[in-house]
Amino acid sequence: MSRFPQARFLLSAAAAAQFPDDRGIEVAFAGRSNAGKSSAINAILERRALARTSKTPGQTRLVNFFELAPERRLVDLPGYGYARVPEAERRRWIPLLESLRVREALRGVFLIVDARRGVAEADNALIAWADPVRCGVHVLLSKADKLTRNEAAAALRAARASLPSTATVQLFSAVNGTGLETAQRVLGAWLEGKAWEGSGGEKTPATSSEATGAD
Ligand SMILES: Nc1nc2c(ncn2[C@@H]2O[C@H](COP(=O)(O)OP(=O)(O)OP(=O)(O)O)[C@@H](O)[C@H]2O)c(=O)[nH]1
Ligand SMILES: [Mg+2]
Repeated sequence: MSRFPQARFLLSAAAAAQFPDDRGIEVAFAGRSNAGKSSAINAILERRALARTSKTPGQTRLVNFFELAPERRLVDLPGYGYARVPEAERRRWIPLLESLRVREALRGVFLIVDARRGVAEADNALIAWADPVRCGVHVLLSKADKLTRNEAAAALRAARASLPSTATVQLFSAVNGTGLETAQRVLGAWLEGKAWEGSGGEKTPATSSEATGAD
């Protein structure tokens, strides 16, 4: 059974005024268009289609809130970097993202990066956007099922080399479950109000998250 059996869609917000009350704890899923944010949410919650996924980039256009338990929420963000999103709409996202960032409830950001594409400038901008003191950043190198073991290991090394030391990183696949358990543990820690400093009790992010995706 899902670790979050009560998970339910809460609301879609087109403006900050529609955000739920800033109470409890919130964890956001961010990343480029089509990186696999909505799929990661469904996989981590073990729910087939709670968050809407699509082959067409730019599917998630509103800020979607899900409630996992009272005062525990996930936030599915629109992806960035998709050129065909109208400029007017993109401009609307900036204040929306800013309104999310300043919320007391925001404790963690899962940054979804397509393992085949690697960490882009916009991803680093997102890490800078998240306040690293108050808000943890954990990178899921998604779609790891599309890589060979060697390619996946290389993608993980490259990501570690380009990410700031404040971010932790792991391989992930919503399709075959690579890294699922670790991702669930990160979410669980954040939802309990704890920081995630890596698995295995190790302190440095460079060696903390598992590299093999064996779980
Ligand atoms: N093979 C594979 N495909 C995946 C994985 N995760 C997502 N996908 C596919 O990638 C596409 C985009 O997935 P979404 O979860 O909708 O991505 P998103 O980041 O939410 O996209 P936007 O909301 O449009 O920004 C879909 O066709 C998914 O089926 C994965 O782990 N492995
Ligand atoms: Mg989406």
